[in-house]
Amino acid sequence: MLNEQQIKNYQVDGYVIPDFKMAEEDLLEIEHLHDDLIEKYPKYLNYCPAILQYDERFLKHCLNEKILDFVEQLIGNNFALWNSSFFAKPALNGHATPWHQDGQYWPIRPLATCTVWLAIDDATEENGCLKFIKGSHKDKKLKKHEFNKDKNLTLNQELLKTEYNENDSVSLILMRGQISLHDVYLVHGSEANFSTNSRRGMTMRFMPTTSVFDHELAREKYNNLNASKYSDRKIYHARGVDKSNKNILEYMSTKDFN
Ligand SMILES: O=C(O)CCC(=O)C(=O)O
Repeated sequence: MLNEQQIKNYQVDGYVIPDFKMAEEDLLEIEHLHDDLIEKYPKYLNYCPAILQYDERFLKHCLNEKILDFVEQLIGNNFALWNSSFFAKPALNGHATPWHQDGQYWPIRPLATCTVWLAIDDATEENGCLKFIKGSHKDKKLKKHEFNKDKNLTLNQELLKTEYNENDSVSLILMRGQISLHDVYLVHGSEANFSTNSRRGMTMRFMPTTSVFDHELAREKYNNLNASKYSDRKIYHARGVDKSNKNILEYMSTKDFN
């Protein structure tokens, strides 16, 4: 579990790294599922925005009870998993992720999400680990972004340089199996990977069910911004109940994973 200081770190800094390491057998299973995904869909070699739309077997790992315990401590008892993506950043030509905040194009109202970022490889400065601007989530506002059309990027929304100071960034150096959890408003990004080691990271996005994942809004406004349509996303029950009474939650049991 997170201690009081770690919970405070999440509130003050916008992220926390708990004392956790995923079991090696689970990591091997994730690697295997990811290899399968890339074999079927080579276009996702660097980045797949929504892995559950292609293979729900990933769910078993997104709903890891120990991970859910951390999320519960940060966003309360009632929450759902609304997405999982894979930033694979392969060796030698791993794409950068520009500085950004997550919630720009997410059809979640009110906007809220805690992202769990799981290191599948050791993440270092050499292979393009994630970087955070500590405390940049605090005013809970989306800052100004512009569209960057460079094809060698995982995402195209990029924060205006005037919105942050890169000198304030901290590198998220993680060992394989470690996780970090970050707030939806936190400014973050990562550099390209020209090293000989891949830097695979899997995200799991959890929203409190006091918020609504608005499929209609997604259809109207956000679908064309992402290759995998937001309006097609299933929202998976994680813990508690749907406080909003407006989300349609999928309930999965362990037998659905095999
Ligand atoms: O892993 C990366 O390089 C970027 C991850 C990211 O943007 C996120 O977790 O929201």
